[in-house]
Amino acid sequence: MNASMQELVAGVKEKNSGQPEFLQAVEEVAASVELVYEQYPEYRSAKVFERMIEPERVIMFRVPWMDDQGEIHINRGFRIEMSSALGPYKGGLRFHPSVNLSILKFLAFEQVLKNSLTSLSIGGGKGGSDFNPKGKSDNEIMRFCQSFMNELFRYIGPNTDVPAGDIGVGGREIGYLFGQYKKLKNEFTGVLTGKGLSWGGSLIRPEATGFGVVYFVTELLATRQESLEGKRVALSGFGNVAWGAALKLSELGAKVITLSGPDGYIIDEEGVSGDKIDFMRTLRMSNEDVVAPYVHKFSEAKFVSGKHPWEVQCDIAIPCATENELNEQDAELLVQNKCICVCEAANMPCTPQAVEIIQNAGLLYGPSKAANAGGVAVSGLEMSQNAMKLMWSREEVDKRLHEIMKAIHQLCVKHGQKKDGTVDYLQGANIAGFLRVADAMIDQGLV
Ligand code: NDP
Ligand code: 2IT
Repeated sequence: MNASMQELVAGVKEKNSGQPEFLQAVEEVAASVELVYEQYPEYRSAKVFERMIEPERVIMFRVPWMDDQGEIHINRGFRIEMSSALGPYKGGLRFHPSVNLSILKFLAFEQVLKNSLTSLSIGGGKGGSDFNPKGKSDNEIMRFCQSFMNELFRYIGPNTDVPAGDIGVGGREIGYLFGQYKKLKNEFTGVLTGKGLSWGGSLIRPEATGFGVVYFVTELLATRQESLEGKRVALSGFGNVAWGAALKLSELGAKVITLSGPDGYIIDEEGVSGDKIDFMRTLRMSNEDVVAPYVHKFSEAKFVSGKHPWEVQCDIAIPCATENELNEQDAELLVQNKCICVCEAANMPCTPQAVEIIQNAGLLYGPSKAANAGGVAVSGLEMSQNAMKLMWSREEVDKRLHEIMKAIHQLCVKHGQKKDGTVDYLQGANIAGFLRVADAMIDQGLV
């Protein structure tokens, strides 16, 4: 990095100390923005990047709720309204004990660039709570969601800020959040995405992130005249994103050989397909752990405790759980084992050191803000359907999703092409995402 960008990053570090995930995301993008600043000084003088990394608004609030035994609990709720340059703030809500300001600011910042890549009119935001949904009853989840919305409703709206799901927030939670918003505002509007199909949801939204990642992998492989047919794929996690990816991978002839939880991974050499994917979905929908019951039910599967799935020989690795879940050692193992492609389905799942190893070894690499944009893209399509008060068919939504993922791949190639003809997808995604937001900010003046 040149001296002025180093100074900028040092300032961001000083101002946001104690926010390592946010700083990690900013630093990664800064390296790409530097190239833009060098080529187009007007962005530098308008201090576009400096403005982009400061949230437009941060909302933090108390979420009191009562458990089934009558005991009172207090959690912390957040909404980071990062950028409205391209449209209403848009991004998920995460309910997980690890949630804090740093994690949500990193996710909100990534979301701004990701949403820009989709070409839809959506700004970026993220929110959530340090509430742990694991082991909670349905009534406890409902009371928590209602209390969360009792405060959040003041700040959101279909043209202002449109939250959705993320870790720990799926269809059930979106239902309870929507119900409470409707009661408080006396309005039935598309204020959240990921809604139920009978009350404004879009077909394909639950599958969209996983499907989109697989469409992106298909594009990556095609640049080397490869396809998914017969490929061994290692997935981590067993949540919504892993489920959608497994479904599309098995449909396209690849073999999913691993899933994982925080305690270790499952290896299933016969492949996670058909009934096994449905089984995983059913357990997850009822908020149950998947790993132990899977191994119990399908005797061909083995559980490997305390390890990451990246030690298994695979052709393609798709991390689908959480940030920084694939580190330097994992990346080295993947390279040694002749993996050809690492595509990020979770947000920022590879550490910066891992990304460097993967890229230097010449593996195909799909960065999260490009590869996992299919989820928010279909959320954007859900907003369009709500605005038009109609519903598209499964085929229509899937076709649009597929086109959006292909276009994102092309944007990465266009902006990431290097002199030697290879493509730096991370740089391509960062620059393409940045430029659209930057131009809109300049058009809209200093606000
Ligand atoms: P889910 O809650 O459905 O699943 C999350 C999965 O990751 C679970 O298997 C969970 O296991 C595991 N996990 C969560 N936290 C940790 C942790 N700290 N360490 C290890 N494993 C963990 O979430 P999603 O599938 O929706 O999200 C997965 C990833 O994809 C996240 O990074 C999310 O930000 C990203 N994403 C999601 C989109 C969406 O539309 N849902 C869109 C784009 C990206 P356990 O429950 O046992 O903790
Ligand atoms: O990280 C993400 O893109 C999401 N969790 C989906 C956000 C959305 O608004 O659908």
